[in-house]
Amino acid sequence: MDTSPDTSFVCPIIIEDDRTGLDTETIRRALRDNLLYIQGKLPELASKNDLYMALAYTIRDRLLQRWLTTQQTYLKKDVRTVCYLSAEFLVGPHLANNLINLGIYEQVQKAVSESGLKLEELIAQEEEPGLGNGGLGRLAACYLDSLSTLEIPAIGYGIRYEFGIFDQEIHDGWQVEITDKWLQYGNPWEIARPESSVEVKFGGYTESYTDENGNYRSRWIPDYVVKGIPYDTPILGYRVNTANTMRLWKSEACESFDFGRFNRGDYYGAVDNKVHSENISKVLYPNDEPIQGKELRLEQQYFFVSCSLQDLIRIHLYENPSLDNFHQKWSVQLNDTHPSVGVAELMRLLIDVHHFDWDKAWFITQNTFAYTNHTLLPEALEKWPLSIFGRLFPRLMEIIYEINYRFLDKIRIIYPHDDGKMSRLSIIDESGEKYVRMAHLACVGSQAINGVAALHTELLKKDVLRDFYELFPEKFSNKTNGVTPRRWMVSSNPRLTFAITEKIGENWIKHLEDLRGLENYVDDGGFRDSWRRIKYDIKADLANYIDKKVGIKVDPSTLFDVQVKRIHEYKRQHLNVLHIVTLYHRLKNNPNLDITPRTFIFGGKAAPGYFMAKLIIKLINSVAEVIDNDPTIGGRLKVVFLPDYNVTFGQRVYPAADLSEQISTAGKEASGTGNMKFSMNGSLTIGTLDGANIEIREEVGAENFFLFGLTTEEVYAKKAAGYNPQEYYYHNEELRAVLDLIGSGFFSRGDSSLFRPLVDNLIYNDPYMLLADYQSYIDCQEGVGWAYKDQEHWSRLAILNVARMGKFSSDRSIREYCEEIWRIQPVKIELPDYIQANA
Ligand code: 475
Repeated sequence: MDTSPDTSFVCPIIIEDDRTGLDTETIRRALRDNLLYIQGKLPELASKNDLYMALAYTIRDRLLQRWLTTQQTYLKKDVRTVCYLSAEFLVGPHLANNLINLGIYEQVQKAVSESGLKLEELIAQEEEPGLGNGGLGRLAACYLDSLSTLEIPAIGYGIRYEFGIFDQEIHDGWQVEITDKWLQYGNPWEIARPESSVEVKFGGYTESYTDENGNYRSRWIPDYVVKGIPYDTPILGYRVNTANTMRLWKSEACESFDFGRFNRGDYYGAVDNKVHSENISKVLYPNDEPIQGKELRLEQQYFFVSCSLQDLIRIHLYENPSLDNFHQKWSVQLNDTHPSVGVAELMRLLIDVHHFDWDKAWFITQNTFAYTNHTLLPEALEKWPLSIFGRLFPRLMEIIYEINYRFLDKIRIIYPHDDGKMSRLSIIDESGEKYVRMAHLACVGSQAINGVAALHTELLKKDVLRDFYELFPEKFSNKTNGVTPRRWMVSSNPRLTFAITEKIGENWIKHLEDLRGLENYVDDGGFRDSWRRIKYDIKADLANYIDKKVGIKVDPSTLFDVQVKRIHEYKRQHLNVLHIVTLYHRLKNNPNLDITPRTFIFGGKAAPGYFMAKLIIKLINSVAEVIDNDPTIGGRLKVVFLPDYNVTFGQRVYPAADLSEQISTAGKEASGTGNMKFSMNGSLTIGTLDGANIEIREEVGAENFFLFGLTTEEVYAKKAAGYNPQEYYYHNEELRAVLDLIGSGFFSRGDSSLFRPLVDNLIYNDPYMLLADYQSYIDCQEGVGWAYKDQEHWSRLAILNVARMGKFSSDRSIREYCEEIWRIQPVKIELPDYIQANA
């Protein structure tokens, strides 16, 4: 089969307007056409999903010319390109976003309603690709949006998991995990490119040989080879022609069937290899902390990294005579250590396949990669037992030994006689069982290393990567995270978008600093009124949704106090619960107490094997149930746990929040990005001095932020002095009453053992210092309650928050990466004349 481009084909393009036209009538006809010819359905028999699919194909058609022209322009101009390597891309639903970025939301709405349908209902049909766990994967998606919007040549490489993050159900208060079958009705946004498949080796052994020029070389004789098939999705920028590619790899067997075994009657054995190969891209590991020791996870990492680097090399050689200038054409960003095996793999490809000598290959490699760290939890530093690593990738193991040997040789000269330094810096951990330390490989093999918020980067330098900082201070920099206002404001909050645009025009959507213009309206009573009305309406929508989903009635005039994120002890959802139980306890003792009525909303998934996180979910649900059934509370407190928190639900909940809970122990949350989404949507923050909270507070002003808790220094000092949570337990009567109430079985139908592990852990261990921060949090929350009573004042604070969030656009982050790490310039994409420009 010849799958290479055939240039003899001459055919002037005649574009039928149905595939590119952006006006209402053309879109209406195209919708009907796609329903018939792609979905194969007559309108009378079409389901909502068929109609969604037909519309999605209609929109994809309108992306294709932009997408292909973008790729063609990049090839022709031989541009420098950034390649974002990430094991996760949590992109969220595509349809609404593409309509907004194309500028055809209104036309499509009209076309759809003329066909007797509701656009919102079709949009709601889309199953979101849950190809990520949380912050890290969602950040990668925001960055793809900004890269396209800023017209930066870019490609995102990852894994096309057949099953993404599990769907969460709540049964009797407990999390139950359900397989995410996101592909079951097809994915209209992707195009498979089997002609660009590559092969990846695993296992086996290496042997040395002498080539025809008398050079010693190594070759890797693998045990088995897996095929990677690319699936491409266009990522269109906002009101530009640039559509970059997200290329996700699916694993398949090279041979689907072993006839030898089949003929011997070994029917299962005949498909062994196929099953194993397909397993590699089968499922996303549902942990948002590192997955230690799981061989399949390491296979996933190498699989997608090797596919991606081979792909880059192929594209490079299409336009360049050799790989000598590879690092000048590509900047490869490692999204955490998950793809850091790429350092060794690029060396292998350059040396073994393209016959570079070591020094040249190392120069190219080091100048190609850059590494972003996303976590400070010491237990989170990824390392792989040598036994597994060496067995799966014998040739990479040799290369890593050589990299390490040469690296330590240099260290020995810089720090003579300092064995501690050597063993701390070494890529191989030899303190017990031997491991490959992936962060060390990334640091040594990269030209740049960055943290994701100012505090995080400082802590990396001082603590987690201290020895590397001393060695290569010039490699380190901070790149504070950002989020895309297109998805997190325009698409998810059209009412606020309209109100803002009416006052300051629409420039802010691409230049978020322009939101500052809103400060001029903070004293405008009429504007504040409409601001409040909008928030109320959005909260009322959420209230309806909550009623529909979980059957709880909540009052939109209460303070919506929201914590949505992965469930983790360091994020301290249970501190939030301690506050709720404190209020409940106060109301029980003093039923006439004047408190601000609140609705507490939680959402988030727990890693399936994380016992304490699952117990926290059960606790939230148990407290919710007791309070809901207590008539003396009279609706002054409501607690809702909304199952299956994901991007789609995030888009609903951020706009409806009054208060954003960002309450991690100082020094634990690398950055946070939810904190930014809340603030942009006019919610105030209660938070610690952690991650990007610090910078958010700096921007919005200390007087517009509810701050509580220990600082990082205080946390460290307290730990060093021997933190004893019992002191707080015994000295704080209210805290003791709250913990005792939870421990007594009051919220667990008298079962005093259920929450014992959680309560005991707090009283006797408390690694995340909830008890130390408890009083400060409770007092701060009291201030929040009072502030909310003065609605005029609250609206001022909310408007100022939005006005001052300009810094947290991912456009700003991407500009910084472009200027300081990638050194990449925008490239304008000109569409052929026959294509209608974006509206
Ligand atoms: C931080 N995920 C946030 C966000 O920078 C930060 C780890 C291992 C395997 C799978 N997923 C992970 C993370 O480490 C992660 O999501 N980290 C988060 O990255 C973006 O805002 O503070 O916790």
